[in-house]
Amino acid sequence: MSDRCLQMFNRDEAFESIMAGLAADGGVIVKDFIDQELVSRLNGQLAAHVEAAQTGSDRVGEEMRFFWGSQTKRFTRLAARAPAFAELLDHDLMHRWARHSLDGDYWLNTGQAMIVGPGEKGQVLHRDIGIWPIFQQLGRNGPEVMVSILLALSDFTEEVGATRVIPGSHAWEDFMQTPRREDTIAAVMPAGSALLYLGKTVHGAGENVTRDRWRHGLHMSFVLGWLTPEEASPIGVPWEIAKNYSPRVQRMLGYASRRPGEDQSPLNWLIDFVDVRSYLGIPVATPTVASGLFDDQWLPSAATRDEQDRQGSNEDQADCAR
Ligand SMILES: O=C(O)CCC(=O)C(=O)O
Ligand SMILES: [Fe+2]
Repeated sequence: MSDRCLQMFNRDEAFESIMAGLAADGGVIVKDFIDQELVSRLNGQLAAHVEAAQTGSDRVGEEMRFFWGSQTKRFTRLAARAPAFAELLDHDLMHRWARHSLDGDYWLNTGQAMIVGPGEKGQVLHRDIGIWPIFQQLGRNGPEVMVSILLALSDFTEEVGATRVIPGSHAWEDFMQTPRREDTIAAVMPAGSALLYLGKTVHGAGENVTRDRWRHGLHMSFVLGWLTPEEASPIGVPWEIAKNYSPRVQRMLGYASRRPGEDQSPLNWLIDFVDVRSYLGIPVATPTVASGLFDDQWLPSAATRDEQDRQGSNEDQADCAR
């Protein structure tokens, strides 16, 4: 395996440095992405579901069974199962990154527990954009449509199967090139830290060579609002539950219509041609820059995004070559 390391940043490091790392390598680690207290609550609220989940899957076809692995537990509907997940879904840095990378309105693709068990083989190396084959075909010049996070809920070490990444693979000339395991780097990080990676970056769960240790990971990804997400969130997370969450979290879960362009009128995901929020009786405020609603409830204009990015860039450019 490669002896390089993934670039590592602190959560409060200059945003531009983290983005520069992502642009260069396609994947970086952010240390202490969430506090230990939130790690504990997530683990506590998910524990019974982890316990009840089966390894592997008998519900999907041969190819997906292979992709999932036979010793790995997976489940979704996290916002219905763990209120703490809704807090995670409101993470400011994550939204700043999604706004920066995805040119348009975005929503949750999926939130998944990925618990790799003892004896699990290394997962097939892949790009997450593979779920929409056209983007795999468009290759590196295709639009940025997806950003992903693998959050460590237990310590990620090579032995337990830390996610493996091929730095630079988001920019390969040929996306049909077969990835080699020896070019991968393990995202070794303590619980609470996160691997941030692009939809175009080749990666896969590592092999768990331990006899009795489980690797607790949580995947979250965001996609442009005009793409069908992997997980049908508003069906899996009913309004009775989602109504308790913040407007931004509700929007991520599909409880808001999509605005594909800078125009603020809803165009997709409508009911009777109006925003789904009107249908559900959720107040829909008219956004203006002055109202500040662009930031947490609405898609900010490109100018607003640039301004926000400039405001966050007062710190010195960090040294990326650590
Ligand atoms: O569990 C992991 O480390 C990665 C899993 C993954 O990339 C996937 O299932 O798409
Ligand atoms: Fe993946």
